[in-house]
Amino acid sequence: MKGALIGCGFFAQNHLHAWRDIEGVDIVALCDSDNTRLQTTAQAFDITRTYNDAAAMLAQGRFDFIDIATTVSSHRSLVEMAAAAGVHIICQKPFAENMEDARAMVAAAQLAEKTLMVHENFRWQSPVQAALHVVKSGAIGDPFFCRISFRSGYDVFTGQPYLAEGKRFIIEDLGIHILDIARAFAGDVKHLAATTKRINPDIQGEDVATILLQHLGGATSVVDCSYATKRMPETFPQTLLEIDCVSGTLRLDAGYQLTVQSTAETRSDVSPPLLSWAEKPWHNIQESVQSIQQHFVDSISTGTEPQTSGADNLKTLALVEAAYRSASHASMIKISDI
Ligand code: NAD
Ligand code: 89V
Repeated sequence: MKGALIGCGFFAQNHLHAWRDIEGVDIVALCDSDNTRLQTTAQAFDITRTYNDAAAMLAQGRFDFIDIATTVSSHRSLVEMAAAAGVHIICQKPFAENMEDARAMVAAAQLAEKTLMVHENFRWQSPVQAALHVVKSGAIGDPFFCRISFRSGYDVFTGQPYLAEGKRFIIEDLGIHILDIARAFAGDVKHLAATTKRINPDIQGEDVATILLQHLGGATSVVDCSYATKRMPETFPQTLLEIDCVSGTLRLDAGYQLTVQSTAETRSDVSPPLLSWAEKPWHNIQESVQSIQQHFVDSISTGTEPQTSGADNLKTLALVEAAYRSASHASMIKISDI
């Protein structure tokens, strides 16, 4: 399968390392409007076809899929262009800035009959997968309470300066992953309520969010996120879990320690592997990039809908919208109203 990538910035380097290690995939073309980034990346990954303009790259084609690794404001136009060119699409999160753009992208891919997947990779982290495996096996019964927690004081602004500039920050950038994990454990959501705060005076958006979810299946979740939590040891970028089920309980604690208690207790170290190109502490995220990109390829090969398809991601994105609406109106939001 031949692919082309748009956006050669901070995170795309991980995509390109992962593509290189996925059997049967070859990235044949790169695009970035910033020529320095484009040429540096092309050289590092030995890719000869380079473009400053995505339309020009799509017009020349000769690839099966597009990997969109740009920031959110460009997603709709790039996805619509790629769908019109008749290629499969994997697009970074946040998928869209609003539901209208997200729905339009899903419709464009459906019309083109092409796979559209959102690069929603946190549920693909191997520690999260290990916990999901326990719950989905039914060994401790159905969940009735989940706490999905991401609290850190790590400086994300040096690598991703745009995160300090937007009116929205932690829910749109990070909470979106944690809300998606809540959906993976307890299913879709009926109602939600949220509070937000900004602690860091040097950024525009909120850096703390606490979100209460009532799931359609009856479970309750608390999703709590913070980039203002200065604690030791620093746990970035670990998502910690407490999942209470009818016949037992599961915890994923700091240091990737998984404890499952039912009639007996089992403890295991579910640390992610350090891939040859990865670097701590990002290795947890980097490994999930490889896993989700493999899932994209497998979904196309088998003709099945990816877990985090564009259509599926509408439901995660609705939680993001609802959380901002709830925090600004101090009210509980019905997800079907989004
Ligand atoms: P970045 O700003 O470092 O890189 C984006 C690149 O895209 C830039 O080089 C820019 O010139 C280029 N670009 C933008 N619009 C373009 C267009 N229309 N045509 C061609 N090139 C264009 O951003 P980043 O930090 O790499 O983030 C990219 C995306 O990845 C964001 O949506 C971010 O939320 C996401 N991200 C995801 C994860 C994850 O774990 N899933 C982690 C970090 C970032
Ligand atoms: O995963 C992400 O989307 C990143 C970060 C971990 C920094 O929030 O932007």
